[in-house]
Amino acid sequence: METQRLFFGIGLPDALQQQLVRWRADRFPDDAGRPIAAANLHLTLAFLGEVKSETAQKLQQLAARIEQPAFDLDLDDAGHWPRPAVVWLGCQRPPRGLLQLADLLRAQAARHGCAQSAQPFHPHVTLLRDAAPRIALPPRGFHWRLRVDHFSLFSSHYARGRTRYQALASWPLT
Ligand code: 2AM
Repeated sequence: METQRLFFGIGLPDALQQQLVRWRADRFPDDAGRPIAAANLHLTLAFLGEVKSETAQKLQQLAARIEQPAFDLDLDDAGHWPRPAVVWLGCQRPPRGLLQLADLLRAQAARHGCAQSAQPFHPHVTLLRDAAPRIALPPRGFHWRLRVDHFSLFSSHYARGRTRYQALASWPLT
């Protein structure tokens, strides 16, 4: 049976990806962790895992029916999770629209057999993986605002030591 590793998420515009990569290079030492490639910087809404094509189709149909307005996302928080060993950017106050969208996608995924993590959804953009156990985070005061007017289904491929994400389909938030 053909499966694909999939997730719903919000892609970041190229210009923002470049800004974040420059900021990361300025603010974190080289040994802080393994930097995520600029093109891979994104925010996951619902991780689906390895999914059969019928399930993916069904979840795409449901995603297409979502009617929600666009919202602004303020990336103004950073954190370090020692357990998955990641450093991330997030929001001090996540917009309600973001939480509603993620809740809905996660509930639909769970109903179609894509087990969702028991941990509460914490929206974040992973910046570093294999992060060192102790990291000095940049002091608050940084801030990027992003208008989110669509979300996407991404596939994740790992080949020759690299992960690549590809947007397979996108839906507007209007
Ligand atoms: P992460 O960045 O916090 O690791 C593609 O792998 C995306 O799905 C990543 O953003 C990753 O989050 C997320 N992801 C991977 N495995 C996951 C899991 N088991 N539960 C929730 N999210 C997961």
